[in-house]
Amino acid sequence: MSEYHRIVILTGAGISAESGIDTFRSAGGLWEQHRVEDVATPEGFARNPDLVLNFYDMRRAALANVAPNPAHMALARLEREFPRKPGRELLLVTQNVDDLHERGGSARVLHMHGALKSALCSTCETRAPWLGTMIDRPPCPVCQSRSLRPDVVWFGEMPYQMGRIYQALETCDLFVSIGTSGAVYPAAGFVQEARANGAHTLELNLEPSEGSRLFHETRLGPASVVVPEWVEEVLAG
Ligand code: BJW
Repeated sequence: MSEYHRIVILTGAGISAESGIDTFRSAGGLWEQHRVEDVATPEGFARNPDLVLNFYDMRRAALANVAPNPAHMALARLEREFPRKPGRELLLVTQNVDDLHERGGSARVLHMHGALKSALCSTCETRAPWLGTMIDRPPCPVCQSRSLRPDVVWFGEMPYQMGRIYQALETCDLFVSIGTSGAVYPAAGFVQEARANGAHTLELNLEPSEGSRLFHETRLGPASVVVPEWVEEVLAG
């Protein structure tokens, strides 16, 4: 394997599937259980806030029953060991709102679609760590208004830290996409952005994603197997 210096990794729901968190688009996944327009759009939230708050309260509570798997842990090891040689940088971007990367040991995770354990006040725009429920309309810790919402990015909203992500995609020499279907933009376009800037692009997925043909290389298999194997290769290279 060539030696890379600047790696950008994008993860999706597939990396947490073996930990027991449902993906969105697989058979029996979240979008078969709920209409996406109802639970993952600002319009759905305005129409039926109780439904949406309950959906996220349940998913936040369910985090207590899951644990990181070997794929999360391997990426944490990569974050620790890869930058030890001078000139090397790594950015881990996740679309996931769970906290399994952090619990697996990753210290610097960019959550582009937000986080379940964070609340956003619709009145004063404060973001605050949040472990409890929101269905009971708790007050905002700063302005006291009872207008908290989950700090997650719904369809039609701008994902977080896009400037930082595109900057890293412009200069990376390796882009790796793990366990994401490539169905949701702007994340689905990162591979083309990185490729246009000269990076090698690698997909790790259980099955080919919608955008598989856009990658130089695809390795198929469960994340808990293919991610640790790939990390081993990078660190040995
Ligand atoms: C395994 C595995 C195992 C399983 N091992 N792998 C028309 C064209 C283009 C774009 C648009 C369009 N119309 C509208 C848009 C924009 C829209 C969009 O993309 N819509 C699409 C439906 C087309 N996007 C937006 O609105 C975004 N904002 C935006 O675009 O702002 C404007 C902008 C402009 C310019 C620059 C920047 C911005 C916002 C998108 C927000 C998405 N939000 C959600 C919900 C977050 C909160 C929550 O969790 O509830 O994010 S939707 C949902 O999808 C969630 C996920 O992060 C996201 C991606 O899903 P993911 O992770 O890929 O999961 P799955 O289930 O799809 O796939 C799982 C994969 O795992 C599969 O491939 C399996 O094979 C694999 N797998 N087991 C390895 N063991």
